Amino acid sequence: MRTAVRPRLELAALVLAAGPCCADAQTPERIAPDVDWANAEIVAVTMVNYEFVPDRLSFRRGVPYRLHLENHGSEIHDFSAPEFFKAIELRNPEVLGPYATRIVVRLNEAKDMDFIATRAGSYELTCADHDWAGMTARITVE
Ligand SMILES: [Cu+2]
Repeated sequence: MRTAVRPRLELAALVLAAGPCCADAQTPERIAPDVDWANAEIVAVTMVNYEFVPDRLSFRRGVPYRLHLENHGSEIHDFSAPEFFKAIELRNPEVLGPYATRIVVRLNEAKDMDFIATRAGSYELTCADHDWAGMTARITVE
């Protein structure tokens, strides 16, 4: 029955719109459904003018993480790491934007990215707008 189905769809849309804040949000097919996101390891990165704090990030393969980004600077900053993004499975790929290369974080804004790293390596992280100012960092996946 249509009337019975529609409210559930609207609820699903609300949950999706709410984004990574909700531990119970439906997981996309890309990631195994039995991942315990409620206990994801939280890694916080602060963006200021012009650095990532910390500027060395390390993740282990197969572990669910929530990367929490906060912009405490006075300009827009972004988390650009296209090669790193290819080495992980994202629970919320929409956070990357249309080109899947960076997460833009506006002034006083915070964004979360839930992921599991799948490929070991060393990956460059930059703010695409401020790499010239030394806003670069390094991500290691073991
Ligand atoms: Cu920047």
